[in-house]
Amino acid sequence: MSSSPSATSATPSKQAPSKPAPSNPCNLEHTLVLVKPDGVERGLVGEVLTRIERKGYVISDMRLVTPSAALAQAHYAEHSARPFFGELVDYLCSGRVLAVVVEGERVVKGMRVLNGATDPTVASPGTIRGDLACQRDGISMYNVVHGSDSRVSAKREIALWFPEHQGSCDSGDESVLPTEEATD
Ligand code: DAT
Ligand code: MG
Repeated sequence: MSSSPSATSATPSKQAPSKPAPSNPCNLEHTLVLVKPDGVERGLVGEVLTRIERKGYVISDMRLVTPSAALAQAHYAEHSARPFFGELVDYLCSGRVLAVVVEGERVVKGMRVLNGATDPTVASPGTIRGDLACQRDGISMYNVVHGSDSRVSAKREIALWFPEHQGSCDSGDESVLPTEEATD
């Protein structure tokens, strides 16, 4: 094995600056984004996709669907005991939805931030919900977009909307990084 002259002669203070560490591939994730019926009806698909791409994320798959009640119920299963569940399912089934798999480093969290708070009235300006949605008819669920709230949810939801991805589109290496909790 040859040895570098600098390895033996240079003092630590004279060493060349080290290269930035390569990014950790374990941070690469996939998340599910939905442009919900209000967003599709209002012609906001292009605007939402543009924001995702401008942020630096990659659209790795997408599909325009009118969800069945069964798909909507499965998607929102965590809310099945909430009083607004029936209305929520009806809303998701009320028109076409663009389902998008988005890829990027820490994208699960990043998309939640890009989407903004659930209630569009208080979502920050600059976010998708803050800029593009508001309460209508006394209802605050028309908030244009959905984003998975954790890596575990992302994996489950991508499998629901893109069954052909099952097993091939992991949302991250869960053995290395902790699951991110919902952000709002
Ligand atoms: P998010 O979509 O930000 O993950 P969530 O999972 O708590 O929010 O709720 C799912 C959707 O249900 C949300 O996008 C809008 C609707 N929703 C939430 N809370 C509601 C409420 N109190 N009344 C009516 N709709 C509600
Ligand atoms: Mg949610």
